[in-house]
Amino acid sequence: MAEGSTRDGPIPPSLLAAEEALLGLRHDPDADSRRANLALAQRGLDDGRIAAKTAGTDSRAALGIHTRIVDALALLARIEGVATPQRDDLLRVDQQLGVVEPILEILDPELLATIQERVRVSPLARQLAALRRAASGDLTPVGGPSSAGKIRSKAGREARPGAQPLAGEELERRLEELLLQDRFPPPREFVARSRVTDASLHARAELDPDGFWAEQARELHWDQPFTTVVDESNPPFYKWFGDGKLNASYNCIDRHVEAGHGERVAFHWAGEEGEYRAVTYAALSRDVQRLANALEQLGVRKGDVVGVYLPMIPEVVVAMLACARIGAPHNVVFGGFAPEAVRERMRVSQAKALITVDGARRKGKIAPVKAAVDEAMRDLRWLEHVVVVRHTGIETPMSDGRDAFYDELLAAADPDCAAEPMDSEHPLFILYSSGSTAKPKGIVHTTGGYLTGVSATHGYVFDLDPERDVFWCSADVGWITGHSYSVYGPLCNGATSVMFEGAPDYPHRAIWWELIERHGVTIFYTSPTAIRLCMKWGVQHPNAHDLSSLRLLGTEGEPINPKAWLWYHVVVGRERCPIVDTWWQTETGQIMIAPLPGLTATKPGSAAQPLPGVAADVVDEATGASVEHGQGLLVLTRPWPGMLRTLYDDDDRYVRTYWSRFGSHTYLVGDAAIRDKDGYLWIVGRIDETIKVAGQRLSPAEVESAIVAHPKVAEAAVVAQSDELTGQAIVAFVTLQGQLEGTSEIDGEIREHVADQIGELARPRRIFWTDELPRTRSGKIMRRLLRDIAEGRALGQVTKLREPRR
Ligand code: 6R9
Repeated sequence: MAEGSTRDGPIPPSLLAAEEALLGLRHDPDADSRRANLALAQRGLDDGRIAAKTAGTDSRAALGIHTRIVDALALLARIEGVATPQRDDLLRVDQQLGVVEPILEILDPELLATIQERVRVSPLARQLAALRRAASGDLTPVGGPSSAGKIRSKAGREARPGAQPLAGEELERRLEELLLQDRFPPPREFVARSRVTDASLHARAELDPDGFWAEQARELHWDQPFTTVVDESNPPFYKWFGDGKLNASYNCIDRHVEAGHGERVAFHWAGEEGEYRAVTYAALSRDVQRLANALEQLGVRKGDVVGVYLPMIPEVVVAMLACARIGAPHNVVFGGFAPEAVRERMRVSQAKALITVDGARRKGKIAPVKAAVDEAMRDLRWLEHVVVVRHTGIETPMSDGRDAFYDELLAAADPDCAAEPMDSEHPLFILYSSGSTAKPKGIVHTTGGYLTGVSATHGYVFDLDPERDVFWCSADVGWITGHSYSVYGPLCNGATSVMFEGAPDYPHRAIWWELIERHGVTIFYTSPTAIRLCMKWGVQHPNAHDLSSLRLLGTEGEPINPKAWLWYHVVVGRERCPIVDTWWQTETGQIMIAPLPGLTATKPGSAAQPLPGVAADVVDEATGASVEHGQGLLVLTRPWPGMLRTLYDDDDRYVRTYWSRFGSHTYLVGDAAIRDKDGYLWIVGRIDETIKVAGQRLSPAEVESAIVAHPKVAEAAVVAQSDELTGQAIVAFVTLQGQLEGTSEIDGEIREHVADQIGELARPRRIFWTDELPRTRSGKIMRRLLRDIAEGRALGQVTKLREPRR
């Protein structure tokens, strides 16, 4: 709650903060910060208690305060795994907080009854009762006077909760009410039309995982059928469908065209300035074949790496599929990375060609991409060709013999290019991702397993029906989410998707909702950061649009806080759409842990359970023993088809990073997770130093090395600070050269320098000047202390900087 009072009267700000602190407890891996959050919660509750006493027991103010206190206690009980907290649970957690005077004892009995009613009668029960009444023709609204989420029953078809957009106080109340709801079962309407409703699916896959994956793989077109499923003879170098042959671009395009779906729209593309292009499967097929031929003409051969540095335009899909067609692994670099970062990724992957653009449009401005690329690529030995898509039409320098325009190449190319069958284990792409060192990891994905993993999960996690759905994954193709669920998954499944070139606030803040309405999007998949951004902008934007086409929502990339989850559920999904919180990684290639929307009752903030065919465990950090309930390290205990095969040119690092801690059969994820009493998994966060800003993975070491490259800097350390909007933000501790004093000018210079070197996404939020970085006796930077300082938790401790803390 951002405001310090409600119409019920003044509420101490610390009591409001207590609620946030409690929510924070769910996602924080750090023991110190959990303690700090608990302390905040306790202070808030104490203040609340004093305020409650002052307010007496019979005013509106008192009701507001008491309600908050009970809500906070209920939340705490729920964090502990109590589904529907009762009075005793509240008393117990209250006592556990070390509070001297149990709050419930001072409450007016009548108020207590009202409040307990809130806790006890779950909104869910009310909804069910309402649905039952609606079904039996009795449309009288149910729920007491405090029930903001009462059934709107003007017409029979609207007789379901939240069909109308809510706003203002009504929305606030509804969100608060739902905060107490532990689980969200799939809406009946959704289940009635869902593809996956067979509760035995998990069990069947568990009995015979190989059979399960083989069945999924057979949905693809194989030029040579496979006879083996997973080859585990040389762990952790697993092979999938090893003796099969297939072509990814054939699976994404040709077979749909051959089946008569050539005129189906693959992408409704929306440009920044309102342009629209419908890209059909037939059109994709034409361009992909021509570009594949053109690349071959340029001398690109099977196995050569081709870089792709393009904005969200249809050509990026054509580029990826043309590479796949001829067996040239693509290496896509996110358009937001700076040319220097592109250079590094081209250099280490020894890319032979790069497909890029004249300029990229960014909120009404044009960034001259090609000119910057030329500057960065100047002396790359392996890079022989640069193909330039004319997108903005800006003047573009071209080097003779090296550069060619995409449209000219296509026009001159032979229109037919047969898809060459590739070995199932032929590399499909490399995608660089940040690890805990400054050197990005080249994650290698191969063909048959990856396509199986992404098409299967795209099908059942999103309950996809290509005949009726319009799917929209808002992720940029430069990230794994874009690869798997903007390109390969949807195309393999013959889906129709939306692709949007721009930012969610350009040309205006309702553009996403406008596009959903315009294209009748049925499934929308985005990140928690984007949802929080939309929350900040306000409900007036989504509420101004007809979002009734939506039937399923998804999130990925970072933990979602329950408040954002509920906002997404109520404001965007209008309480009709299940939300799939999908956990996975660049390395896993495919979604691994997620609800099945027609089957799983979801809990806000939890990614639920491993998908069918996936085996995950939470293990004790020290012993490796399985943790039945509680927190531990998340591991994957069985290979899966979409898994990475190695790190490009670095098998050792592959083994060391993922398969050494618990042996070559247990994949170390790098996340901590909690398994609750129902077996639901709650991802807590990374166990390494990796930072996630707006769901995008960054390595502190990468940012540190960019900062240190600035001539005025002597030393730097980078840590994450939690951020309400972006999940985490980058904070840098910098020691300047010699006698230099930190000024706002140098601060600006350094931040700009990082954006130049890596990209906007890495620009530090804040710089702290320090004479010396705190180190342990063995010389390790004390990052935990830096994090505490960044979070404002350890200001008094700076004098102890050079002492090891424990
Ligand atoms: C797809 C993607 C992977 C890391 C992962 C974890 C975090 C991803 C999440 C999530 C909580 C989810 N993560 N999904 N945390 N809930 N649903 O994001 O890949 O960029 O490689 O990041 O992201 O920490 O280990 P990638």
